[in-house]
Amino acid sequence: MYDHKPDDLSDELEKQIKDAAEAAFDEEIASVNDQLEKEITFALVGDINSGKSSTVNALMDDELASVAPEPGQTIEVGRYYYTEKIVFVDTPGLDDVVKKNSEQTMKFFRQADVILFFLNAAGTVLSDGEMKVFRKLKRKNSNIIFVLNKIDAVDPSEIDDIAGYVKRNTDVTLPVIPISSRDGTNIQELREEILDMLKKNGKDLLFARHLRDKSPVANKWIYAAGGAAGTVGLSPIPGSDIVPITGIQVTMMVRLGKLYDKPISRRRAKELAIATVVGNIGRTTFRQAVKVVPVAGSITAAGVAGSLTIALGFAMKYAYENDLDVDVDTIMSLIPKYYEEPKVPDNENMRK
Ligand SMILES: Nc1nc2c(ncn2[C@@H]2O[C@H](COP(=O)(O)OP(=O)(O)O)[C@@H](O)[C@H]2O)c(=O)[nH]1
Ligand SMILES: [Mg+2]
Repeated sequence: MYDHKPDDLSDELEKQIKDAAEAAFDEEIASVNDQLEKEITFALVGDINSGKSSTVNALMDDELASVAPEPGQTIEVGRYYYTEKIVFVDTPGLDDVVKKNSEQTMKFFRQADVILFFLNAAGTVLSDGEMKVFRKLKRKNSNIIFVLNKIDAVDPSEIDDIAGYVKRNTDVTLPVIPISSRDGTNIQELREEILDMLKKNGKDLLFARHLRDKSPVANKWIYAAGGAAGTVGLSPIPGSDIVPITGIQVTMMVRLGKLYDKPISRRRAKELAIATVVGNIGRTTFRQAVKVVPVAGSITAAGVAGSLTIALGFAMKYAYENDLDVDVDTIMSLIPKYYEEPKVPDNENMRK
């Protein structure tokens, strides 16, 4: 077992870690709470029967919008509240976007966080009507994702060409995601594209919390934190990196807690930050890392920081998904399961 305050952790270093953990916690919790107050508006644009309703249902893994058995079922602009904070605004059809052109409709488009522009891969992709609406929307708001739906109904070898055609004829900077809302192909890719777009407005967590399967999002955040910790760990001054690494780890803990709707307390975050550094793996590896020459030491420390952050993230994720308490004992007992020895480059081994 580790112990909370081993002899090799100086009072000074412990204080630094605690202060860093508190600062990171306060900052992240404020930003997260701010984010959860906001609202997300999705605008669904596309021809009748392009699969808008089916796609929303597939995205949220839920029966939210009714799928029309017959063409022309969606008569007016429909607002589907997924939660009181997440709303999908369905448009009746492309013609109406152009003709009605009401101030109200245009306001929706201007303010939408994400415009999902549906194209039917099995139909006429980029018809005159679609081009007209695209140009109009693009001037108001460029948060557009092209959803190339119904790819189950086209020859697989043609999909890339169709997607390339859309990019070349619209705006190469906009994402084009080929999907099938019928068989679920690439729905996860669409979710991730949406999350990336929402991240710019600081709304990704708000959306991610409502996904049925949180695992892919959690993985992405954990690896991103691991990468960031690894980069910080490259600092040439041994030991100087523990404070920023603590910040990265605490930020990750706060976000994972909110994602799984089991927020972590300030005190728990602080305890875990300390335990990670002094725990069975952290203690020996960090100590070894700072003993060797600075260059080799920092390379090892970078690997340790990254691997340890990733192991911490996966340990927390495991605890959340299996309804275990996210306490120090549980997390410390799970970390070795996910920890991978960082690889030291050959030339560094030779120097030792
Ligand atoms: N083959 C195929 N059909 C689809 C797909 N998505 C939707 N559809 C069908 O297209 C029709 C219109 O779907 P709906 O979601 O109501 O379209 P909306 O009018 O844009 O909301 C329905 O019959 C769906 O079953 C898909 O990915 N592949
Ligand atoms: Mg519909």
